[in-house]
Amino acid sequence: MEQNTQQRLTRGSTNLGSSENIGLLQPYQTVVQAVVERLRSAKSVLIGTHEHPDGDAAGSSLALLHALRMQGKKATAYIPDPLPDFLSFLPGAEELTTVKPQVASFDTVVLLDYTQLYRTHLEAEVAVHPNTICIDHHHDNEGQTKLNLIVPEAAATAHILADLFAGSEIPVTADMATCLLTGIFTDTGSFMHDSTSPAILDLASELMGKGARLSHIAHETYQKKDLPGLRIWGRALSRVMVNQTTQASVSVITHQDLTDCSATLDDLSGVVNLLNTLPQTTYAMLLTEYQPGKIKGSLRSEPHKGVDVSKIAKRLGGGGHKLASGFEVEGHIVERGGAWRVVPAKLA
Ligand SMILES: [Mn+2]
Repeated sequence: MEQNTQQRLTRGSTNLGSSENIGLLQPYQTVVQAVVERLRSAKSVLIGTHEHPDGDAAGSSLALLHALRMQGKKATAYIPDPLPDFLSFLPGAEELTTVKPQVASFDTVVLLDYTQLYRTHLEAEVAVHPNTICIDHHHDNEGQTKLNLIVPEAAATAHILADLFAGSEIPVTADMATCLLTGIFTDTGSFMHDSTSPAILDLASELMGKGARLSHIAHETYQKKDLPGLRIWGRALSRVMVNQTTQASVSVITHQDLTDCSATLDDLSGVVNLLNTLPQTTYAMLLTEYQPGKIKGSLRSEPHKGVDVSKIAKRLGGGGHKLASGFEVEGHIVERGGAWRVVPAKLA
């Protein structure tokens, strides 16, 4: 223990990045202490996150799962939808379960990165559980659990966890470092989004020092496409249009497109970022009918465009960040008279 403290002090005093990182949670010390205490006394922990889990949801869940198990606790990580193939390289990925657990049998529930409670598929169970914790970086998370650690300044939920581990002397193994760096890497758009601060690069460097391989993470998450992936990207890119009223670049993928290309929603991850590269547009939107009658919308913008896409997402029942948000609506995507529209499910 003594040695740990000393290492931490040394690190803090010689590495500006680390002290900045620890500073991330400074304004949240009261709730941080409560969360650390709760986790310390927990014997069995259920970790939950959002539907259609992404790199941050899965990476954060696994990093926390590894940390809790290392401390001899019983821990289960539940994901409401299967893990996308491109995240199967995460150490411990096979531990993530899509089988809904008996929530009441855990003494503590930690929900990560989820923005809105319904997206965890645990809404009813969490409402009646006595010990629930939220750890999230989405500014519009309404904080409906017992302990809410919501840090909008963080680049990813994995960023908050990394600082929480550092601050409570939980050692970060190479596997945990890989999981955390994957969350940070994917949520910062490969260190290209506005959230890429000097502090986050310092933290990334620290995680690499603990054994995370950035090139491997980059390869697995972004540089690997299979045939269904390339085909579905082709369809989305071939349909890109600029809305004359909003100056938004928009594209659509129908359920038939996914079937034709043998592709899934996960294969489209990243398309909306490419749509957002079109100059003179205000924001980018990709609409995907991922199941008949269910449409997922992804929104992106850039700082200089001056559009807060989380407001658009909120109007449509979703949420997220100013520059990256999403929503879900019911309906079908159809082509009528040369134009793409969303029509109510029963009218298609
Ligand atoms: Mn996130």
